[in-house]
Amino acid sequence: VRMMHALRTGFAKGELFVVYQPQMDLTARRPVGAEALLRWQTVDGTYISPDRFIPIAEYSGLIIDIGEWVLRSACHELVRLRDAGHRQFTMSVNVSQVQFRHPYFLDMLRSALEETGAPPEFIELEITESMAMEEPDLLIKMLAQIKHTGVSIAIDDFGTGFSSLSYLQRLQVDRLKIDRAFVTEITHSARGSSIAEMVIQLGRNLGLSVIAEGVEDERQAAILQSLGCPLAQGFLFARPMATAALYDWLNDEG
Ligand code: G
Ligand code: G
Ligand code: MN
Ligand code: NA
Repeated sequence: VRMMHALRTGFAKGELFVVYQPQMDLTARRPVGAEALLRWQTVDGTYISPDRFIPIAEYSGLIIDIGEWVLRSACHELVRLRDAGHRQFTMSVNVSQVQFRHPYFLDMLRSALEETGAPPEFIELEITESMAMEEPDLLIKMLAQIKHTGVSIAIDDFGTGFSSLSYLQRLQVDRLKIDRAFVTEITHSARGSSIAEMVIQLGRNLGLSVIAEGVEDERQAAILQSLGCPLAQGFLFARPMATAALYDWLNDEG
């Protein structure tokens, strides 16, 4: 309860901010987009992890306002990046299941796009695989309506749940994100790459884009590339950055 209060007042006081982690074309080693990630640092300097405060934002309902603010911030940033010449850059935004189930989610999405002028075809929403497994009928309907706005959908943490392949085929998603845990395993044992390999194959067979997250070293990147993984994100390439740092980084990357 105390943290809920701190989060509410912290959000109002501007203690929350958004950082952006570049996403790379693995072969060309060029940035193609970024994921928006929420951060909270209180005025006394304490940093609180999203793993701790997002669940609180969810059960208190604060995630509705916070999530809308993150989406709008990311849309604004995309527009600025486009104005600065990064015209093929995509922006991924995490969406909580509480937001997704909210009756005004679609209206909120449409007005965020309209009011910021962000082009929907360069916006991607990340939903988790566990979300994808609950209430399949609602999800299928929602995804179809989101598709209609022009925004694309990625399944985050893919491989950690157990969605069936036939179900996955019925979902209008565009991208699978290989969970960091499976990227870490790649170099740990002989069969460590099996799951990453399976997701990459699945993406290829279903015509979906695939991105590996949590890529921390060159060996992982090389193996993923040899397995045909087109995209990657992780500390090897760049950490999540505030916007000023993102611009500098993009200018250095060319
Ligand atoms: O960036 P970091 O690894 O600390 O994120 C921890 C978790 O918080 C991840 O699961 C990430 O998806 C989630 N997260 C980060 N930003 C947001 C956000 O804006 N909305 C939601 N719903 N989750 C987020
Ligand atoms: O669940 P989600 O994919 O949204 O979470 C992304 C989180 O992973 C972010 O909080 C980000 O800070 C973190 N992250 C990004 N790249 C790496 C990495 O290479 N290694 C580790 N350990 N964490 C990472
Ligand atoms: Mn994510
Ligand atoms: Na993830």
